[in-house]
Amino acid sequence: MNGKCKKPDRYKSNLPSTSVIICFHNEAWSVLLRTVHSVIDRSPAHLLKEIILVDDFSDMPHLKRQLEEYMTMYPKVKIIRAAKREGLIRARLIGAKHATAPVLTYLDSHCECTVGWLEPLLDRIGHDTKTVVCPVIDVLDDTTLEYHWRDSSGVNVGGFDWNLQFNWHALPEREKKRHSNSAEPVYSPTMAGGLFSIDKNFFELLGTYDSGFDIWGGENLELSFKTWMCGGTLEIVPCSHVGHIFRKRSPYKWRSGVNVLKKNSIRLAKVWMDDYAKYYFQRIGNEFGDYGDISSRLELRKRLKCKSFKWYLDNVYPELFIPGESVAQGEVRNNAFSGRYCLDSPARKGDTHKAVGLYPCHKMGGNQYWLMSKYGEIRRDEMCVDYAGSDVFLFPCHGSKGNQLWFYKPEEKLIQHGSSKKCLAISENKKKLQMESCNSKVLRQQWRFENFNATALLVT
Ligand code: UD2
Ligand code: MN
Repeated sequence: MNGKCKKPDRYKSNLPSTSVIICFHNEAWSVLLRTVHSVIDRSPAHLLKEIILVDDFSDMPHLKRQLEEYMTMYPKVKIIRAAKREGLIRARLIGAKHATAPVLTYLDSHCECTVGWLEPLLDRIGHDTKTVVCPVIDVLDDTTLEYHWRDSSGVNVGGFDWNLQFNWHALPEREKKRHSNSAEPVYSPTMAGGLFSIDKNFFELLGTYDSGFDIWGGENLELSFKTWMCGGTLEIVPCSHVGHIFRKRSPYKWRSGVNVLKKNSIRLAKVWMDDYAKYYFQRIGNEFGDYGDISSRLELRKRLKCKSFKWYLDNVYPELFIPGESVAQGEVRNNAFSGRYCLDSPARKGDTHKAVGLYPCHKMGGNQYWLMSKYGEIRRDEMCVDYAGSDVFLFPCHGSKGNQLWFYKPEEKLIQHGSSKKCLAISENKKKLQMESCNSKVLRQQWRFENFNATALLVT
């Protein structure tokens, strides 16, 4: 552990106590018990008021009588059962309703809390009830179940992209400068969602979660945005470590037919993101479907007099790339072959070295949604089209031009690469992209960017 975390006078003496709320849906026996025991064993008894297990309508037999009988040995543990499948968001709200301590601490049902995890979290809330705090989330290996401790000197903070997907990024310079040592809590624009402590009254003041959110997803950004926009702060506390099993795929059944995550994200964007919501909507082809009634959430925001999303971006997350500051947004269509083909890449953030390819243009955004930045990058959020001499790839944006610099003149329609001076083309068999000596007469080298605005370009 970071030595600075151990200093005995580091924390307040009269910390508030907490109710730990753990929701589960069909969790494995050993994994759930590991979570509960780590909380009981590694939390100071006077700070742990109770552990509330919310069973979100599981059907595994070990989670019924067996669990109840086992937990009678631990009087602090209460089991509450949902009468139908609620999804994790409403299950968390059920847990909150039963909680009696001033602070709520949420954990996923496959965690391990480490020694000293709780005090540094409660300490922050003890100083300011509007501070929402997250531990550092370490990895519990999903096959060996081993705990991989991660040194908190290189702590990451939470962000998001315009698909409204949560992501991690390195601590920004401006935030590093605010601190004298690596044990100090750092501001984070967003939280991962599962593991955090919040003052119960503050959570209620913020309108808890949007209960129109279903099953899973989006609730973490909702709570993050409104914490910052409505007067609070969100921090990651390097002295607090909790391990979590990151699973490769979702182990439980989703209600088929509706895209739950998309519905949640639309509600989130419509209520909290003002004009910036449009960047998400473009990604989903402006198809909304039925996202329910959001009027009470809009009223909540008004009642709390929360700040604008622009304020949030300017002050809390200035690193985020804003699509509106780009020169083009949308598809990139080739002129050859009757204009049927578009630049297409299934790569997501973190997939390094995914080739950029071609696909019939579909006008649904997604893998064909590109942005040209005013610095001449062709971006998909934090990924950039990159050419290093062989194939054309998507690579994390580095901001240093070089292999990620592209020139486009709408008159010529050529996409010319900055360092090699070659031009992007479709191969003659229309199977792949290739780089060729520029010739503006070759249709295969002619491209059209959607919504291109040359005046915004800072490179020519
Ligand atoms: C992350 C969060 C998770 C939640 C989620 C959705 C972390 C480490 N994890 O994904 O807490 O915020 O993002 O945004 O930050 N569960 C139910 N009912 C359901 C589905 C899930 O009770 O219908 C429980 C589940 O047993 C687990 C918790 O909710 O304890 C979170 O689900 P997850 O572990 O599948 O989410 P995760 O970690 O992939
Ligand atoms: Mn989880």
